[in-house]
Amino acid sequence: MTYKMEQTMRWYGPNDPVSLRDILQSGATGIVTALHHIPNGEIWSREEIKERKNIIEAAGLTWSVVESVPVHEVIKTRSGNYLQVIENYKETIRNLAAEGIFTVCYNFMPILDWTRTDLEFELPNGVKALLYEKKAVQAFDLFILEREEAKAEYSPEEYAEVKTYYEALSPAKRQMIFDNMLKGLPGSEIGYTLEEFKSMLATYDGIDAAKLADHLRLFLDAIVPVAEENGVSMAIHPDDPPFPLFGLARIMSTAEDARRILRDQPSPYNGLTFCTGSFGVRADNDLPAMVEEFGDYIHFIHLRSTKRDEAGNFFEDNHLEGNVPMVAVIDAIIQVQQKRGKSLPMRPDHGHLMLDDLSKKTNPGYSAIGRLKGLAEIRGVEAGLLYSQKKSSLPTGQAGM
Ligand code: DNO
Repeated sequence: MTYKMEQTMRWYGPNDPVSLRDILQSGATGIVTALHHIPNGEIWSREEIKERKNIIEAAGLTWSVVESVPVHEVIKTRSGNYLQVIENYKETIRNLAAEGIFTVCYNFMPILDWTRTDLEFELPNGVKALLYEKKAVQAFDLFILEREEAKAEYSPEEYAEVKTYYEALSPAKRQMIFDNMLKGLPGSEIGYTLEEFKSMLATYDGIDAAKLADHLRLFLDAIVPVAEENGVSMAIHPDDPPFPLFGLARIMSTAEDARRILRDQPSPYNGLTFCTGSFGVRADNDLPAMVEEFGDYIHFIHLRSTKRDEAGNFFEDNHLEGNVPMVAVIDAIIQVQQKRGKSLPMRPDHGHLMLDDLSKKTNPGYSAIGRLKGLAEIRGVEAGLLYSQKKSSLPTGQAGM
């Protein structure tokens, strides 16, 4: 039997400008969604879960993966009522399982979820991509946030360069960077004012990478037994970008981080969301080798590519271009699926803003046409690889698929 990736698309719920019908027409069969209207830390009731599930199923689709059940900041800092909030998280896992949803994506990034500086970076052909510009983040850190420790983290030359960059920015560009840093991108759940962000940063004083890793371990100690009992696969998403920001530790950026998380809490239900776009920003992450190594623990896949430069910037490229060796990654996933005897849910992660979508209001990264293009390319690669594997194992002319 041949296993193909289960094709899914993220849907932000009834207010998403991309409809379930649009998604159905893309060829995807699965939906990735979350109950974004429920405040972080609160229990998702069975009724609420069921209501969302019914909407998805009425459109002829299946709710395959939850992305995300957010991990509240009090859990990451182990402060305040975190014990109660962990109990709530467990209850949400039980309720999801009772409604037949068995894969949960989450992340453990302090304060910020994914971060980009420009959501409309125009590529030469007129499509718009998401960009991470290192200097914009540094300028925000030094001259907008004015984080005390920041200055000591830069060499005098770097500081001078960032200052010149910041002073030359137009007010509109300054505002754009400010908004993109603080308002939260789709799915990040939370936006902050500058003051709120500063006080959130203070809650991480004294929490270095080792301590944050410890907090994740303790969270998983509590959660994984419940996930096991209920057959729910937990899938941690890597840091995006995969390095520390604003002095905040990040602990899920490399193969070694993934190894540690799987080793600390060994269970088939403690696994990963394999996001090629996040891991792929680091040249030291060998993606096909990581799929091979962690294959048994990959519960969910995000496929997209980023293109980095020497200065530390990156933008989101076409799904089959940039630094992610996409064909090799898909090849490795095919092997994992055959070995495990199952299809893994995959979504084309992000897409360019293009064609008719250029004039529409959509969630950055989550317009319909760009993702549809990504999905079409990905399934083409998968079909081609499966065909050539079959062909090489059969006498000439008998590989028709
Ligand atoms: C961005 C997404 C992330 C992801 C979370 C998972 O497009 O990949 O926001 O959903 O980090 O918890």
